[in-house]
Amino acid sequence: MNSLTRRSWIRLAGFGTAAAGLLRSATVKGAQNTTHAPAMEHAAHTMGPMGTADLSRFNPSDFLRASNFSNLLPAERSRYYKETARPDGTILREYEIVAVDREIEIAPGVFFPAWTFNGQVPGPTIRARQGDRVRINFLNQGSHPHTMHFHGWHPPAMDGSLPEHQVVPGGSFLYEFDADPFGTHLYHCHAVPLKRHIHKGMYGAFIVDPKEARAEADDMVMIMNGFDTDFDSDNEVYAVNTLANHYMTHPIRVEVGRRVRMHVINVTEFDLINSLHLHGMFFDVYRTGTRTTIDDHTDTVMLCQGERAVLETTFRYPGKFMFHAHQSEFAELGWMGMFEAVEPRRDT
Ligand SMILES: [Cu+2]
Repeated sequence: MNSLTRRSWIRLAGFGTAAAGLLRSATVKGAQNTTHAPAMEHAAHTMGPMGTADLSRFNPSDFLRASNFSNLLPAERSRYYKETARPDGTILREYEIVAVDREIEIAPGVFFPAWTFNGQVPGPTIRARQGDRVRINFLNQGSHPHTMHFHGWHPPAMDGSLPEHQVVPGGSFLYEFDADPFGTHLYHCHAVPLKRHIHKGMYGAFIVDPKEARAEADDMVMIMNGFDTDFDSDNEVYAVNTLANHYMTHPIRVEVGRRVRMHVINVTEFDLINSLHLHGMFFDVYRTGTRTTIDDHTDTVMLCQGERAVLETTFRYPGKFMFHAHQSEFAELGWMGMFEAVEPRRDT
């Protein structure tokens, strides 16, 4: 055994069945007796004893509801994000985004040599209201040229896609545009080869809220991604928000009777489509989130790479509800999670 192939990872990680994903003890046993030499010199994945991932550097449970660096303490947050009210009632939102190479953990004990925005995959969620001015000071401290390419309206000079837009290592660029249209969008690096820069981790959510606020909801970002750990242009690990099976071991706590709004974005490289299926209930689909009319009412939504949707539902019953890619293979390779619905607190 000299590489972490797509198949061997299922076997070793103990995710061969849906139930096994829950059995952390089986996972530990499966991984302990095996060591792996990287298949290629830059394939830096390692298999340590499987237990829990180190959540101190990136915690998918915190990422889920964070935007504009809201997960940071105020003093630290102010280094990366600043709001200034403008006379017309909109807000100037200023960001500091830094491209940096960093090894990330994509399953307990499985590491991936990522290229990141601000050291995390996905990058920080950028969120504005329609009409707000977004200004991003982008610094490239990585080892390769990178850019930030935003979906949404902007002048061509802000597109981050052409050869003259590439920001070389040590360089910087100021992106500036008005947030439009409202919807669930994304940003990603647009340096070549594009598929490499995307699968290495250079993407994040760009959410534009409508001027007239949507109904109150428990709002969350779910980015469907995959990782090619042996660089054979095929993913070995799949997840929502990077860390395989994280929401199986750390279910997303929601309240019965309160609306849940999921901003689902597919950035999975190498596979044509990805999907999200929710057990025991149905949801409304707003394609791309750009309209207030419902496009579908279903329990499974399919998204091409780069496509996204807003899903809204309200939990009727307390208890655990599984969600996962309906491509069973993706689910078994880590793209699986759980909601845990609880009755709202009755005390005041
Ligand atoms: Cu890049």
